[in-house]
Amino acid sequence: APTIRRTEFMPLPWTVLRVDLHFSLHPEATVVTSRLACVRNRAVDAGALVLDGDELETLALTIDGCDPQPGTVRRSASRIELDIDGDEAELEIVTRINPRANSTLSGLYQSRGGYFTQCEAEGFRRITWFPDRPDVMARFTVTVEGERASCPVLLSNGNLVEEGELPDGRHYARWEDPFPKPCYLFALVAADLVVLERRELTASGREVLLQVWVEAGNLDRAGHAMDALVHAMRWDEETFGLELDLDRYMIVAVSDFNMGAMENKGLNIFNTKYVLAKPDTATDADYEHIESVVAHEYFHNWTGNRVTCRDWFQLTLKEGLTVFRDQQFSADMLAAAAGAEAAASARAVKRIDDVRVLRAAQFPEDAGPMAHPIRPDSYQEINNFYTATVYEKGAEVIRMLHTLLGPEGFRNGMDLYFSYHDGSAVTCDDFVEAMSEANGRDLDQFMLWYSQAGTPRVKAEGVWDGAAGSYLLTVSQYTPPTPGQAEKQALVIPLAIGLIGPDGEDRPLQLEGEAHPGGTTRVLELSSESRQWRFVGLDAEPVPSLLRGFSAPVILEVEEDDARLAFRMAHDADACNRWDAAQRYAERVLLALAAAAADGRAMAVPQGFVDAFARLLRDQRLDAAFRAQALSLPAEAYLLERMQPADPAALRAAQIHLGMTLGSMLADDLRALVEGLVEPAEYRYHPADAGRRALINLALRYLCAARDARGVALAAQRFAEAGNMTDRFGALAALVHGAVAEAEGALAAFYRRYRDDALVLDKWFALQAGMWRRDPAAPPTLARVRALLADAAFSLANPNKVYALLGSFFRANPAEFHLPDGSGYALWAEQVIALDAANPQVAARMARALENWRRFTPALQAAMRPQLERVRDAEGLSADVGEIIDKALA
Ligand code: B3K
Ligand code: ZN
Repeated sequence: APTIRRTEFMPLPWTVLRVDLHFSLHPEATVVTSRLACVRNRAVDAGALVLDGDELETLALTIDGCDPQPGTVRRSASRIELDIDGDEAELEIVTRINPRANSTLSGLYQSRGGYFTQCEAEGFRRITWFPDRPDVMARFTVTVEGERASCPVLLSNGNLVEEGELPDGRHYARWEDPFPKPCYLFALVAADLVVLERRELTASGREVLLQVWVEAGNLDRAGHAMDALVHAMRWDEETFGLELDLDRYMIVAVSDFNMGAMENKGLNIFNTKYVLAKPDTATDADYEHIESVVAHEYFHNWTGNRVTCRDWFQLTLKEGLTVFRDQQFSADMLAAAAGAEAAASARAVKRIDDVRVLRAAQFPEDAGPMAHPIRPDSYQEINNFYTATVYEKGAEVIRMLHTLLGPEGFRNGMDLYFSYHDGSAVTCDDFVEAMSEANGRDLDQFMLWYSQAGTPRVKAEGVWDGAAGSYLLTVSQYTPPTPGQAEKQALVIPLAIGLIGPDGEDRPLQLEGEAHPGGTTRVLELSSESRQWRFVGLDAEPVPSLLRGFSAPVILEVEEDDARLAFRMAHDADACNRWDAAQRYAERVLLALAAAAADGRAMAVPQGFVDAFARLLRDQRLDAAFRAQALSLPAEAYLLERMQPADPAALRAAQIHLGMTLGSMLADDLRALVEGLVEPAEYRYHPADAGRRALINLALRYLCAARDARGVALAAQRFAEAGNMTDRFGALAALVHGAVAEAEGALAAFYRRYRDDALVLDKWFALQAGMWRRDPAAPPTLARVRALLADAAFSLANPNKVYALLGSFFRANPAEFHLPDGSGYALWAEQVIALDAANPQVAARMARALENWRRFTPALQAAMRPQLERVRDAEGLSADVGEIIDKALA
């Protein structure tokens, strides 16, 4: 596939002002009639009107009611160019498409008898010919016509303006969206659904209708999404002064969906996974994800829809900013629910979650063949660039602006951004310029965060001068080369820091030359390769706490011995750094154990680590959610990234050994904790309750890992008696993870109970795909995964099932996937090829599981290469998968 480059952007000679669409829905032959009011773009001298199309059967095309003049049309399967005289033209295009055969889930497709669309990034061209670019913003009216019996509900963007009956059991509805929008925000739903409704007043007193549409039988699972929507509305009004601009806002849940959700104007379409929840089927984590995804899509209405992207290279303009907004929203919601005293800790727990995701997903991406800046310079398939870098690192970049400018400065920048750009399609430069102008601050160097790929390393060293009572901190930065970017420049890095005294208390921070100390956490700005700061007025040598709150998306390299890590684990006033100290200590211990395992030496866990771990476990003053975070070991994906070379088997041996050691040495404490934390009888989604449940489930995990008989019995009992999914699944996961005798029976019981519940079965698939082998004689997890592929409840056509079973196996179970005989890779190649024939986007996501293959041991690399080549050489490979494999093999 050709490479598209950011610098090659050109404005179009023609644009579209109004679109009038008519859909005559039939499963295998839907006819789409499109009327386009087109005008020349005055800013461009001359040129043809260009339309994009993909797999369309064109039945008619007229310009101002006439067939195009001979010689004025150039056609290919994916493009039509029309030479038109004059400055205006009315096009009428009739296409026929086959929603039933559309297994890509892009464009118009069927799911469980209903019709749904997904147009971002380039799905609209699979519906009708159109200039399919985000900088073409038009007013849409849509008439949907379909069978009443199978599709009683007919929805599109905006306001319902007309509906009525038609002959032959058909009916229609006409929708009008008052706001101009790019075609990627178009949506249509025609299905058999029921609705949960609520009327709310916006801040300015306008009444709006909120709807959550689900399949019959699921209404009792829609309430949480509705609450989340109302909370998101209020939060955006209060935090950014942004109101809902529509009279009606709809969320529709669909079972077959490539990703999480889609922010179509006024008609969000959601994966059922991010809508449906009730205590018996959804875990606390599900509740939390639903709240944040509902909010994310809602926030897009301003950051994405009212102001959109000029081109797809600017994707982080809407995604990084909107992820940052949803992260802030979730933190505020958690803090409010936790109450004043626990608010700071609740915020920190959310921040820790976000940092975990960044480290486990984005850091590896930034260190591999797909490394790209948050604003990429080129792509072959844009759908491959909905990445952790664009989203999560993009959010970190916005967070740094927020840190550097302060909440008020940031808000002023947002206000200015909207005042300049509301209703248009803009670039990341436009956003940063608004921030810069509103704050009178030069952000030119900051823009390097948009153009440089790779995770910067920040090194810090301190020298204590006892006589002067001063501490000299030297900080330097370095970004390793990434594909296509050998040279890196110094970035602007906000470094939040504190100094901890020997008593564990933070010291006030006073820099040389300052008259007074100011605060105990301060943000230093590192904007050159290296810089020094001297802190004065100190009574004793401090322990530095650097990168507090994870103030920049960097890897901090600082020499700390075990004692100092244990000290920070016990005392760091910044909860995020306290957690990080525990992670660093655990990482050090695990990597040392793994090295021993790889060399066939005996593994020994340092007593100091067990003690530090025990102190956190026993500290009742710390809230449960924080303890659960601090006592969870770093993600395997992150640890593999830190290993040179990555050796999944050795790492797994280390993890098993550490888990067993902690579980058996601390069994009394862990059991006491499970028995001592009292839970309310009624389930409610609340951070305090969720924290207790998380800590109990973690304790059960350690106990089962250690095969502690009484601990296993506790897990089995909690599984049997659980009153909600968090407890039930937590206990089940502990049994399965520990591979104890009770595990198989519990898995079977779980299956029987939920056999008709697709979303719950996804958990059942994922849990088994992630199974560890504790007995080397036991059959490999691979055999189980193969068996599950043939399970009646599994389907390769449903993305959720693929992510649950194959995604979990390829990504979340490295030791079982990376088998030395290469059988895991053979499964990978076979499944990627099979998926690619039906759904390239999902196939490409699975393909990415092997992109960092060069980081593994030579023996594993040798087993991976032929399978990568097998996929590369597969017949009819999509551009999606092709790009991933080519980059991996390059
Ligand atoms: N904007 C969509 C993602 C579309 C992905 C297209 N491959 C969801 C979101 O980020 O809110
Ligand atoms: Zn988004």
